[in-house]
Amino acid sequence: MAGGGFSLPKARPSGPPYFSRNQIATVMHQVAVLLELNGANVFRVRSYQNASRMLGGLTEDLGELVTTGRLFEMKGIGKGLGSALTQAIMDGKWPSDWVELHSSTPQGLIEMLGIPGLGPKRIKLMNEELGVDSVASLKEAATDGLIAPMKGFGKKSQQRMLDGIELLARFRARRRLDVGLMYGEAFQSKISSIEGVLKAQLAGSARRRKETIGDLDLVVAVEDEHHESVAEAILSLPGIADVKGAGDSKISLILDTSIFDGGFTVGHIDPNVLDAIGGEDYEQLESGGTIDAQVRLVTPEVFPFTLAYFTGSKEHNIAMRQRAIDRGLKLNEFGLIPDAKAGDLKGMAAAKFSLQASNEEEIYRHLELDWVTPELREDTGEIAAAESSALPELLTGLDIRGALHNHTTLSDGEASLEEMADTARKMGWNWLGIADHSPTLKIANGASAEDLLEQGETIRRYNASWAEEGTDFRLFHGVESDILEGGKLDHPDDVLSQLDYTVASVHALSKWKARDELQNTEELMQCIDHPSTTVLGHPTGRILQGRDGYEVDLFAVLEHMAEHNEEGRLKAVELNASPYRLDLDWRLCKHAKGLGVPVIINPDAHSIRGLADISYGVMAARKGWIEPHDVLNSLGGEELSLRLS
Ligand code: DGT
Ligand code: CA
Ligand code: CA
Ligand code: ZN
Repeated sequence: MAGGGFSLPKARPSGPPYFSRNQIATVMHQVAVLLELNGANVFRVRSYQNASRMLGGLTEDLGELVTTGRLFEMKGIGKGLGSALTQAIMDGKWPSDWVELHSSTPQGLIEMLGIPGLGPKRIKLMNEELGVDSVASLKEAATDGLIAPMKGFGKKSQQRMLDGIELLARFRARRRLDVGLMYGEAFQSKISSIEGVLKAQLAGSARRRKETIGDLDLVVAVEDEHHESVAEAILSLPGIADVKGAGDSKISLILDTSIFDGGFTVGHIDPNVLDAIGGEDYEQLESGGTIDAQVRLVTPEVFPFTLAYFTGSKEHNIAMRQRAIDRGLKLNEFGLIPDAKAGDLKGMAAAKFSLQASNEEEIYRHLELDWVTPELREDTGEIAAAESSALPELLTGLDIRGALHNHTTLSDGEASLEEMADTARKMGWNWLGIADHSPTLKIANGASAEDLLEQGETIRRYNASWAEEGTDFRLFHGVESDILEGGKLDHPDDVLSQLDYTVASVHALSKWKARDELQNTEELMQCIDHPSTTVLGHPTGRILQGRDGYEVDLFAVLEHMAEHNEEGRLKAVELNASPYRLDLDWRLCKHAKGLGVPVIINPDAHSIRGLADISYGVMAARKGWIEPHDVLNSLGGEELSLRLS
């Protein structure tokens, strides 16, 4: 993270206003934090905080705010702050004391701000009393137990800091797919609209839809005569926190959230997940986040080769290169070059002799392969399949007709049953399953048996009226039951048997993580044996960038589920589509498919917006070789109803 996400953005070339409202608000917030780190007077700190909030919430043009004098009329903006802001907005220059504050505050202290739950006040205290001045020295102090004895700290907060440090390290190393794609798509669209750019495309792990992204890779096609001007235009795009290097054909950058025109917000996160990703500090952590990006500029003739190369994966590339070698060809990011012609020439000099390809399909065809969709390029059998025209016909969003695991206001959802159903219909789905939490999960407001059965009555009423008016839409009534001691479910059998289905999920993670793999596997199997269990929900409990799942032998669990299915009892495994989970992992999808265990992709929606998470589940399923007939989501309402009975 550049300066822990603490940098003063560069003025945009076309001002005034030289900065966006978002940028000004972010900088004011940063100044407040830096002041606090430096032990400034609390009123001064607060005035910056208030101004940040106020400016961030405005909708009017910043330039106008200054020229009409309205800025100075705003409550809490005095002469000093007003003229500092005027200078920034109208001249594109940050006030010198802000610049000084940024450069004089030790980098290590700023870095520590990224630790969830740790604010400037306590950082300053630990700095003064223990000389802690970086994340590394804090970790050392906490490990040695020096934090706990400090006044107002204690053992609990010491442990929280250690957990937070671990979280920060993971968070900085990679970003989740949804976040990476958001940055990547924003960046791609900004580059695409630069004059002279013929094509800009996201490559790398983002294009392959990996669950987390290390850095973004973009490939840009541009004619030689526009190369320089395009490179310059890219470097002056908004959202660039830092330039790490700008060579002839490669630009390395750090992007921050000012790349998002409408600002960066996180939607509703279910409390179970929130806890694992930094608690209430999470939003702040994300909005101060960054991602690295590498841009490659190439001519249009080379573009398909460069795109294919930087899409990877490395393992897929190696297998492809070997295939080329077997045919007397050399495959690299510049072309597919016959050995006989290129001789000892390298790079672009050799590329002159490349076979032509106007797109990726033609590269694959030169190697006698069908085109492999990027999600499958992991060297897990896709090349053999492409050789014999046996690539899977992967699932798409259009195949999805419903999903089974969703919440309403009966437990911890934000939307009512009616709103959820309405949204599902608008999405073109034919059915929707409602599975609210069971009583044991108090943090998620688990519903009582009585309330659950009443929800069932309501659902039957709706279904009857849709059937009567000939609408092809229905609700299925289920529950998301906690898996209790001994693999038991969280409702009496006579309640469960009145439902259409049960999603059984583990939520008491700490207990499951304290036990060994054998015991966990055993209990999951016991739970699956319960006649009411239909779906195994988020099978490992992992939270991406948050926590690992509990230890479990999922191969054995899937095999156990396969036996049930063979004997005609439906036991489906969930692919939880929340981008925080993507659990079942795509690597295991192929295994489930091979065993004949149906997969159900579930958004685990806690709001109407949450239903849209289904798209991340589809991405992961595709990556796991899943075809429409492998998932329950592709069934029509009547078909599913039969499968559930
Ligand atoms: P990431 O960024 O860690 O999420 O994963 P990728 O796959 O985006 O990896 P990255 O950014 O290091 O490189 C992008 C692609 O470039 C990678 O998928 C394949 C290609 N590539 C990079 N290094 C090598 C290499 O040493 N050999 C080969 N054959 N390909 C490479
Ligand atoms: Ca990458
Ligand atoms: Ca890269
Ligand atoms: Zn749920």
